[in-house]
Amino acid sequence: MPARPRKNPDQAAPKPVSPTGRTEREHLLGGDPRAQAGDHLTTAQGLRLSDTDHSLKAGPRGPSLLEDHHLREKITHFDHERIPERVVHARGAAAHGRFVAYGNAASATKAGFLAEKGKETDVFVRFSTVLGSRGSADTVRDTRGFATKFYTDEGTFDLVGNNIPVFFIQDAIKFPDIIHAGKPHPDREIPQAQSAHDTFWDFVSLHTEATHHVFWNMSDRGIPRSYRTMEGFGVHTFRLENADGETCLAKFHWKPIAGVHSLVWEEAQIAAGVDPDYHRRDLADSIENGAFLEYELGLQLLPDSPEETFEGIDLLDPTKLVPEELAPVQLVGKLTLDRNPTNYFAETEQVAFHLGNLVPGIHVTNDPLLQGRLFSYVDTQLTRLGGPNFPQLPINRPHTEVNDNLRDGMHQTAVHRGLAPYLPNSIDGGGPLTTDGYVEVPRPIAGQAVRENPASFDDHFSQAALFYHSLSAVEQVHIAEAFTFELGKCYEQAIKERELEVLAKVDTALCETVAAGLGLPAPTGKPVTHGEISLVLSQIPPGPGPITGRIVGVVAGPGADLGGIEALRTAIEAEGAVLRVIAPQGGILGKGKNKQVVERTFVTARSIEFDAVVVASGVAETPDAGDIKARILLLEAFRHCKVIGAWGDGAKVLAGAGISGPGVLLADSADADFAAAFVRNVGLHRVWERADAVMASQVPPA
Ligand code: HDE
Repeated sequence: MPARPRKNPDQAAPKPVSPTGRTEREHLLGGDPRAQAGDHLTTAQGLRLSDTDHSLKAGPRGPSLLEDHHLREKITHFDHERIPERVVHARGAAAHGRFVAYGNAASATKAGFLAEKGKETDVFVRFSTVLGSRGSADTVRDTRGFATKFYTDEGTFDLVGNNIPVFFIQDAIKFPDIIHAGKPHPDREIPQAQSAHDTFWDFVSLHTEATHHVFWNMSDRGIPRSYRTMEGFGVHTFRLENADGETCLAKFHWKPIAGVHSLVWEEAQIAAGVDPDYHRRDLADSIENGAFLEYELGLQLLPDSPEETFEGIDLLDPTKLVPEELAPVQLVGKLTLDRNPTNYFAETEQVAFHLGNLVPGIHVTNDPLLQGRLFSYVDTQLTRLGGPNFPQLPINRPHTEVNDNLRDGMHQTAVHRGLAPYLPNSIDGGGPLTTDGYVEVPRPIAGQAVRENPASFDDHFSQAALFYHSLSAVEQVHIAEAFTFELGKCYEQAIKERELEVLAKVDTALCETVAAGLGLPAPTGKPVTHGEISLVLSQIPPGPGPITGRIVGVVAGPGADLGGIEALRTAIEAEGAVLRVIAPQGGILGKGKNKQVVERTFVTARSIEFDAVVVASGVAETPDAGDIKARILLLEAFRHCKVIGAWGDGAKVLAGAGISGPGVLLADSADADFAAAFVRNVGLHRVWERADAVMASQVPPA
């Protein structure tokens, strides 16, 4: 029997310094060893530099010398600063936060972060659009990603969801097709970040399983007001397992505390030009202002039956949702996003989500879309992040012990010990051990190897119709307008006609409206039937909701009632919203306790920035009161069905612009009643009663 080798006491690893050359000890002293520090500019090797403005040259007028290592290092590193952007979801913004479990999920899952009451788990959430490239605009019509990394004690769990509960396709093998169709045309690479073009509508009009998702995209869900006001969905059906080994099927939901709100289309388009960072800015500014983003995590729990079907809905079909009226969403915990990333690249760009990052108590199902995703996410990171060690990047590191026997590879930053990164071994004492770990729920798997869908997957229209018929009239109008706009941007007549055939199967009146807008005859299809409508699919709030994070603009100027503005500010800020003063010129209005800093001028302000606009008393008689830019600001806010107000002679400015009617609040002074009415109306989000009168692009009667 050979003697077991002894661990060599002379083995040594590099000194434990951080990637920036600082010692881990600094962490204990309150510093962050990952951040660079020191007063002196150095090379990557820590050599102090005395000049970074001039290349080393053969005389002041001579050529640069190859020996200039500082020049070469600086330029070489710069040349390689970019990594490939994500093939989808390239445009994103993220925040850190925490998730606290309510403790009522234990009967469904043994996942500790969900089951233990009060358990707090660190999270990182990345929101995104799907189609656009990294520099594209935030407010385009598109699905939004809502990807959450839970750094749990039992390993990292990623919930990689969207703000729409269903998907375009039923099978992962169609993903390259739908994305190639949605991306810009391959010849000219236009249009950027949008679906209003021929290839997209060519594909979805032929591949009609996309219809339900397309309806959500054409609805207000495709243009959210902010990340704060979006729902999130895991989309697939997952399998949960409790501590007794009992299983159920489940769908994940994020419910925003602020309610679900959207932009109107014209606003979204203006924002794409005026402020392409609209959502990203809102996220970062709100967190900085202490108006944190809050969502509750909900579960729809469904019996784990062999048919994997609930009330006739195939739970493996990701183009179907389960109406909440049939299976209520049980709220199991709260997410608060309260910290902005320190460095966009290190965190938001390098974060790597993966559907296969599961924890005990949460399992996958046979949903063929989900199954393909289990392959795709790690695969894509290998190219994007340059090798297999991306889980070691700071943002991707689990917040629990890792002992994985995975070794070497590009950018290895761990210094592994031991001689036996394999199992079984005797050399390293037989470890690490494989006990008490994740065990897949045993499930029978049988069948012929076929490229086929279950018959229930053939129903492509009933839930599109259910969704459409569940919405309010104004939301239905928006869908008709969106289809008319998007198809109106297509050049190929045949594509428009084919999509009208699709619409005819969903709703006759909708099809006729869109056909009329396109100047085409409406096909006579027979619309599908569907089950009970689901009122929760509508975004119209039942009553006023919170206004946290909203922005109210006050049109002011020299002579404005600054005390009134200050009173309104106090009331608005007490609700977690922000008040911004808009004036003809920049600077400070007045002095003393009511002095107001002008944050936007008539030149820099645009209506899309504000959820409501109010005109202060004391500006009506100033020469700037009729300024065309101020008038456009008010008229746009009016047309976009926002709350508008004025006190004192501010009302004259509104009258001068022809603004009156529902949602126009007038008062003598900015007193408590006015502020309360204002807050309540902003909490209703939009003044849809006005919608008929101003119908999207029309100018109000002067
Ligand atoms: Fe993704 N998806 N996806 N997806 N997905 C990616 O992974 C993919 C799907 C979603 O903020 C990629 O790291 C396939 C559904 C989000 O970093 C890639 C299929 C849902 C994000 C990928 C799907 C999503 C991604 C690109 C069909 C909602 C952004 C970069 C089977 C439930 C995550 C990356 C972030 C990102 C593949 C379908 C959501 C290529 C093959 C359904 C939120 O791996």
